[in-house]
Amino acid sequence: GEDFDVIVVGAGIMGSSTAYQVAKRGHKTLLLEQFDFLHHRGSSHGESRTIRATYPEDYYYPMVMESYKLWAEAESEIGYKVLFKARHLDLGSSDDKCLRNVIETCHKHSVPHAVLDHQQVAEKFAGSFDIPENCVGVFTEYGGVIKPTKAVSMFQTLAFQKGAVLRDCMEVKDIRKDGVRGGIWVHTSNGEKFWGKKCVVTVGAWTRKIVKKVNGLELPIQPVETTVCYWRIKEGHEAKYAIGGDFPTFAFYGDPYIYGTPSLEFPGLIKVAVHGGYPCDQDKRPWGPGMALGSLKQWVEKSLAGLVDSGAPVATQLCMYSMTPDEDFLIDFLGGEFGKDVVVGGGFSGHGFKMGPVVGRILADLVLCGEAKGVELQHFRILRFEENPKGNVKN
Ligand code: PYC
Repeated sequence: GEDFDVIVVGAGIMGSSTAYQVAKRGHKTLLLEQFDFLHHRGSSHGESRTIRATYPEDYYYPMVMESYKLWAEAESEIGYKVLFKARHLDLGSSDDKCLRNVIETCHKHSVPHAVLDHQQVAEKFAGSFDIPENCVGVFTEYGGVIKPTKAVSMFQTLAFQKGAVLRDCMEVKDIRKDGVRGGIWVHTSNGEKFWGKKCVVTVGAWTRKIVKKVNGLELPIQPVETTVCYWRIKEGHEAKYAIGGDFPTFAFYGDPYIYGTPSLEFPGLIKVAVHGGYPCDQDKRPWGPGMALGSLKQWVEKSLAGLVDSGAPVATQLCMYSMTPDEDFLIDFLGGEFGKDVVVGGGFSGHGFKMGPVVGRILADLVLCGEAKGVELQHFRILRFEENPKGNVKN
């Protein structure tokens, strides 16, 4: 096969934005994908992902803000939009620890925000939300919806325009060090192999499998199948909830964590779903019937009574998350015999898509320069799992 400076394995959002970053900096780049480009079998497909700047963990805030900037830059390079801005509203009990940490993050980073009591939430959103008296809302300017399939396609197109080679239906079965020449060999199931000075592995739900094969490390990254739900907006109110209007992206911090977006992909429907899902085998997916929706239905019936028709969601879609025990990302060198030649990005735990552009920037920095500036990576270290094999579960 051909030789490359950097081989990126996995062409979801993280791999595609990494390939774009690497190619843009003038390096000969190969992007490999095991299935068809833009397939629906992983975590990067579909029509909408939430972007929000509010996080209980303060280290994600700068990453989201850099991403807004990088999303806009990529959009202006390609000439179309993938991110539709909205405001964002976090809801939850006033003593919820995560929501309190969200407010603290806002203070720490001087994010303009308003804390609203339940009455003010009802008034500000014209009766769309009906939350209990002990609940509050945290309102900021930084929300929005990203079109995932279109966004992945954008980064692939930009990478291609900058000279990257893109190959799909190329399942990587091994990555090996070349002890003589240096660099690494990437072997595919169809017998082709490619040499690269360096390699980035961004294989989502396949991370555990590939890393175990390559260097024997057992990572606690668990794929789960999540069910995205769409609800019918009450007749006559459809326009009020369309993206571009006053209705925000939102999240309810509770058990379960529930999130929603203004209507975009299906006019007349809004997405309201539970963050989480059932553990699954990424190679033997159940493809539904999906999660038990009892608590989501109850919450929607109670809190969104004025917004959507009660009953069941009118449409559902499936997607995978790759969960780490602490729900923090994995962004690090693979280490061992590979040293700094192989970088891994994975375990995005159902909240990474929005940060695809900054993760691509960081992975490109790590693989090309051996370090990434302007970001705290200690929460994303690969060895944290070994140091605490049960996982550093938060809360
Ligand atoms: O990170 O905002 C988020 C999110 C919403 C649904 C899944 N993740």
